[in-house]
This record gives sequence, structure tokens and C-alpha cells, in this order.
Amino acid sequence: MGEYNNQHYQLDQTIIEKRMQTKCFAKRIQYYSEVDSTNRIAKELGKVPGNHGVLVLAEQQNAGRGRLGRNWNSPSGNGIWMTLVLQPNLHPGHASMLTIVAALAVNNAIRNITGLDSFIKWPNDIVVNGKKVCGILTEMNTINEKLEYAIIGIGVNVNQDKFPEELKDTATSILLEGKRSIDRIELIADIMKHFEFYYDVFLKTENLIKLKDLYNENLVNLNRQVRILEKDMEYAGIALGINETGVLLVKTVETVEDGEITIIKGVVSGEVSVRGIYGYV
Ligand code: BT5
Repeated sequence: MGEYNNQHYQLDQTIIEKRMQTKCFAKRIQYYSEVDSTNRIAKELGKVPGNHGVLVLAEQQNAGRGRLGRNWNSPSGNGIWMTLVLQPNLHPGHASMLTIVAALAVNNAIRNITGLDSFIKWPNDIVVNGKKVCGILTEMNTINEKLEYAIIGIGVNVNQDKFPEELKDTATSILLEGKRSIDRIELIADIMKHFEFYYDVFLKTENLIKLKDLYNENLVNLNRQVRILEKDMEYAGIALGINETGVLLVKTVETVEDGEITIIKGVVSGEVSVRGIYGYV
């Protein structure tokens, strides 16, 4: 019976491959005990035809990356640091929606495996109790306007019991929130199962028409006041959820000569962050 501590169990490539309940995603895993960034490796694999569905997984990253060149803290033994290689027949302009599809999958898997009330923070974070438990980084390459690959990097804080000083106010782990350590392999398998399912739904229309309601139900800021931080400007509004292209709709009030008008703005992911009025969420 007794609860065992998975922190001491290494991720093992063949064991994980066997535990996948998917048709294609992560049926082949490329495992590293230490790597600079699984996204970097995945890009190499993405250039080689036939690697659709390969998962790059690392026990530790020494140069894990977030968006806009930010760092991603990826210590050994406690996290899930992985990148899925996709080579879909997809319009390059539609590939950024894969982040939304992945976020939906990770959020559902975390809820399913841990019972925690996790939420999606548009576009690429999963949060529990207002702190970030997962970040997603999608990157892609095109050749002659055709998508060569899209790679989806997923970092989940699983069994960390503490974070470095600069992260401790905004980052958390499943262990810290759920008060028990969990089997990382079970969570990886469930993320892949959900991801493959939602991905198939997404590919049929190349938009989020069938997924957006579910996504919005799980959106942490839904109908709440948010601040949108763009490169050179910041504004506030109410987050109304995403539309079928993954754009976040925000209701803002603008002052005009003879009063105020309400405008619905579409926020496109990229160089933009969403914050709560008082903090991270
Ligand atoms: C992200 O960027 O959230 C995308 C993170 C993607 C990480 C995965 S791990 C596997 C794959 N390989 C990689 O090299 N990357 C992917 P962004 O929204 O820019 O958030 C980055 C910010 O999150 C940093 O500036 C920190 O403030 C914070 N942060 C860094 N490490 C964190 C962690 N482990 N947990 C929570 N927050 C973290």
C-alpha cells in the first residue's frame, strides 16, 4: 500500500513507450539524462522526415527556454521536460493554435491524474492556486511557405518541493499543491493521450471551433479583469475567452470625445503577456 516517492525513479525510455495509450504520439521517445533544451533537439528531429510523433524527453535541461529567450528552470529528478515533434499537413498560419490544443491537454491530464483544480492561463501556462505549474513553448519552421515541423515543448513542475528565490512567488509544483508526489510517467502518458485526441479534433477543421468552449471553461481569467502587456503598451479589460482562431477576446472601454465606448479587442499570442489586475493571475 504505502505511498512511494517517485522522485527517486528515473524516467526510462522503454518503460514509458510501453505505457503510452496513443496511436502515434510518443510511441517513440528520445530520452536524455541531461540536455540543453528538448526544443533544440526536437527541431533537429523535425527536419528529418518520418519523425512525426517522436517525443524528446529529458531528466534535466541546462538551458531550458521559455518564450522570448527567457529561461525555463528545469532541475533534475522532479519535472517533466519534453517536446513533441509534429510534421503535420497544416497551414503554417494555423500552427500557433497547437499551443492552445496542448494547454487543453495538459490541463485535463493534470486534473485527471492529480485531482487538482488546475486552470489555463492564456495562451501557454497552466496554473494551480494562482501559480504556474506548466509552461508551453511551440516553435515551427517553414520551407517554401509549407510547414516543415512544429514542435511543442511542455514543462511541468511535478515533484519539486521548492523553487529558486526569483520564482517562488509565481511558480509551484503538483507536489506543493497536492501534498503528494506523483508518477511522472503516468502524467506524461495522460498528457499524450489527451493531446493526440484534441489534436485530431483540431486537424479536421484547422481551427478551435470544437475545442474553444472547453478551453474557455478552464480559463483562469474568464470574465475577470486582466492587464494586457504588449511590447510598448499596456491596457486593461475583461477577458471574454478565445475565439475559434485562438485569439483572446478582451472587452475594453475607451474614452472618446463625448464619452466612452466599449470595444472588443482581439489579443494575438506572441509578444504579449496577460496578468491579473494585482499580480500574475
Ligand atoms: C514558457 O515561457 O512558459 C514556456 C516554457 C516551456 C518549457 C519547456 S520544458 C521542455 C521544452 N524545452 C525547452 O527548452 N522549453 C520547453 P514563458 O511564458 O516565457 O515563461 C517563462 C517564465 O516563466 C520565466 O521568465 C520565469 O519567470 C518563469 N519560469 C521559469 N522556469 C519556471 C518553472 N520551472 N516553473 C514556473 N515558472 C518558471
